Amino acid sequence: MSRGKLVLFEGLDRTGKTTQSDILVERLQPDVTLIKFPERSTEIGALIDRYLKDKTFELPDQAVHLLFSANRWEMAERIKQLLLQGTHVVLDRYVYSGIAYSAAKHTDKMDRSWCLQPDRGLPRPDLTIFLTSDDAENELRAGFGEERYEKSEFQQEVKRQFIEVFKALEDNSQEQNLVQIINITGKSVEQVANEVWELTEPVVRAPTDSKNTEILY
Ligand code: NYM
Ligand code: MG
Repeated sequence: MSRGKLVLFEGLDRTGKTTQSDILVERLQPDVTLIKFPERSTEIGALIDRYLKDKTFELPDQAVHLLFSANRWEMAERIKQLLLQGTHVVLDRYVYSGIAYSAAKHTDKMDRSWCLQPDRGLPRPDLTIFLTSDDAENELRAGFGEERYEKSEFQQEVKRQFIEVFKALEDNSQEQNLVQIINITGKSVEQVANEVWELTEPVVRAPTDSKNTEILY
């Protein structure tokens, strides 16, 4: 039996990640599980949820970064077990959001390499799809501004950080994780979903050694 594949959606806020991951999960039924980060139902997740919603709840940025990472480690064993039993796992955000949002706060003392460190050893995605849009289109979408980080200038810095992270992955020939970028500007949900499927189908079809869950870096 081939192991399941780990397919990740990344992007700025309000770029349709949740919509697209739901559609992909429908297409991959029945052997598929959706996991969204932050996973707000755990104790660490509850703290993260409060931090995102309550803009008066202050924590050091380093501590917040480590909470997001700890939240992934809480779920890591479950992700590994699902993959090994042949179930595909679709992720709505993961490590690269962790790096991009934190590094955007402090490009000096919390640079991208500092940010990656606590995530080292987590399961590596087989495919990462970065949903992006022209300019600040995401800021016009319903709900933008409700949570911490949903501010125009900050989003643009996060976007720059995402692009740098993916450039570094592309330059690393050891890297097995395939990164694909979809620009959603001017496209319907269905059009984007079809592009997602064209990218995902060959990855989920490719057989993989059942014992092999690659680790990150
Ligand atoms: N976020 C998410 C981080 O800052 N670091 C992380 O590691 C992850 C997984 O949480 N603005 C931020 C990005 C989002 C916020 O996520 C909530 P979502 O997908 O918008 O619910
Ligand atoms: Mg959001």
